[in-house]
Amino acid sequence: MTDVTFVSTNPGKYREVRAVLREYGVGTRWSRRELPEPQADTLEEVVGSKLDAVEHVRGFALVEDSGLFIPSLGGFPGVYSAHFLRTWKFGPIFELLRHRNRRAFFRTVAGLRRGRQRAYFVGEVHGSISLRPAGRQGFGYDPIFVPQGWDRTFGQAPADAKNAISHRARAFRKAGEALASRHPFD
Ligand code: ITT
Repeated sequence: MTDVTFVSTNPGKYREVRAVLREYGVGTRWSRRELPEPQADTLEEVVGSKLDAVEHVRGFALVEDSGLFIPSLGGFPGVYSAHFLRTWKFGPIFELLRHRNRRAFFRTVAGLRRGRQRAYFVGEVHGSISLRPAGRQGFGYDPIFVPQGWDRTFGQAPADAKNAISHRARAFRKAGEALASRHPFD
């Protein structure tokens, strides 16, 4: 069985990643560590820096960075999602969206490293921002995100329903397929 070390401060991410990788016979250990996140314009750059910082991990190291992107706000909060949520919660997003298009998407970039080898995997889910927060499942922006075709938020959905379609699950299924193959970095 292949094992990976997932480095993140976020327990919600870990639970989701572990469930997805299990489908591929991959075991996930959690290293709960904060990795440096430089000011950057893209998730890819942030993930590159996180991968630089996990050189101490033996075997496969996995990291990821995610964001909520709202096109009518120029992609905001995007790479600033964590900082924005810690500072402001949901209020200003509802305020800003009163007269703007509510379409939004989550994006995850996952990074895999072993020694000097690296690979990146991307996943997205599209939907819209709800009119008010709903639900206590999941974490972060889940209570305000309604996936396309759903009539409830990720926050109102059980973990397996979110994992069936989420940005993170899509990125990590690609990582799982790579890890289950003979050449994960090809
Ligand atoms: P790391 O230690 O892995 O960096 P983090 O929580 O700081 O954990 P990010 O910078 O990737 O992770 O998170 C960006 C923000 O987006 C943060 O506020 C998360 O709570 C939120 N977020 C990420 N994935 C989400 C998801 O699946 N559903 C809802 N919110 C999410």
